[in-house]
Amino acid sequence: MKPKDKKILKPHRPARLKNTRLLDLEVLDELPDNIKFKAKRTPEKVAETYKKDMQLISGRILEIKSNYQYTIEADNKTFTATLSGRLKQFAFHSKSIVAVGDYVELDIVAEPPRIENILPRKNTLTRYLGSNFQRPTILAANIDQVIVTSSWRKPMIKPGLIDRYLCLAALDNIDAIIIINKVDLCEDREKLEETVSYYKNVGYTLLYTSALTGEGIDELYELLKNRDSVFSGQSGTGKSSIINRLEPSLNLPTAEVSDYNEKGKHTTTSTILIPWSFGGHLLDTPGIKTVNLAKDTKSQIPRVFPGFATLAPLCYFNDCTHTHEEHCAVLSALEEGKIPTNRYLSYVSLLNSL
Ligand SMILES: Nc1nc2c(ncn2[C@@H]2O[C@H](COP(=O)(O)OP(=O)(O)OP(=O)(O)O)[C@@H](O)[C@H]2O)c(=O)[nH]1
Ligand SMILES: [Mg+2]
Ligand SMILES: [Zn+2]
Repeated sequence: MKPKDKKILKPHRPARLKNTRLLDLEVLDELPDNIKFKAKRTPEKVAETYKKDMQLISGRILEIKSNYQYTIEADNKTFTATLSGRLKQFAFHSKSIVAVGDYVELDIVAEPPRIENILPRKNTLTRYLGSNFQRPTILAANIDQVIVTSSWRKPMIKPGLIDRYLCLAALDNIDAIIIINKVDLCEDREKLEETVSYYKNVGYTLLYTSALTGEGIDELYELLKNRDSVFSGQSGTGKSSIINRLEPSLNLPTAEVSDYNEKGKHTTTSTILIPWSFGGHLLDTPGIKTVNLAKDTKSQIPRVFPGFATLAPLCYFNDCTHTHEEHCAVLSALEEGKIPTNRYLSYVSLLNSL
């Protein structure tokens, strides 16, 4: 028998998961959806006796405090909970096994209540933040929609920036709604319409709002109700002002744009999920204003750029970059005037920046 064959004949031992060596969260995210972490990760450790006295209820992480302390919403109450020892092992290595927005199972008999299971995520909101550009930081999980907020003036509307925010949302697999705020400063509605009609034409929900006059706020309520949303967008576009208009009790600090440039007064430092009084949640997180797209997303931009998702599959080449290729559906649409030149130029400049 050749040594090679011997190897094959060796009895097969089931692989054991050595949980202390699992270094990062991605490994967990790759687990099949229908398996809860407990059963999958440490089958040999879950002794029946240990589980007997538990009373598990499902909850949601609203905020992560230090030292394995979590604020959890469950049964319409809030709890301060800790993490089970088993999950702490993972947390030790990955730092962030639990994210704001995670659905969890909470043992409320334990003192303090203890997170026993983390349920599979629908999506994660991730950003490459200044301090850590090597790995994406998970800002939150299970968020339904990003409200891409821009202002007509002060600061001046920048469709190129809207494109970037929309790409980021698409890369995160999160729906996006566009808000053009400060329309009270607009004297030429036709021009406004013309500037942003492309987004409506390709299927985005777009609202004109004014935190000053209240225009569009009722429509916004309907879109936010019973969903989890996060406002993204440049500083000074009026995110906090809109949120205050929707939920005055929050009383978020707002400021003139110029004040920000001087000192950067209000900076949200922690990530928190705030329940709306009308149902659903608002995610407040400092990372969301960033427009940095990671270099490794470059290959996805041709598909996620606003309006390109339906065209890209029609291109002759699978990996068409819509720049020089033959039989390109995007270039044809550009020629036919279905894509405005400005949007296409914004696409090219975005692609080249990566
Ligand atoms: N004219 C007008 N001004 C507005 C409107 N919404 C907000 N503002 C003003 O714009 C400035 C900035 O508003 P904020 O709500 O602080 O902006 P923000 O988007 O929260 O800014 P950051 O927190 O830095 O990201 C404030 O002076 C607001 O009073 C609006 O609809 N119309
Ligand atoms: Mg603000
Ligand atoms: Zn193409």
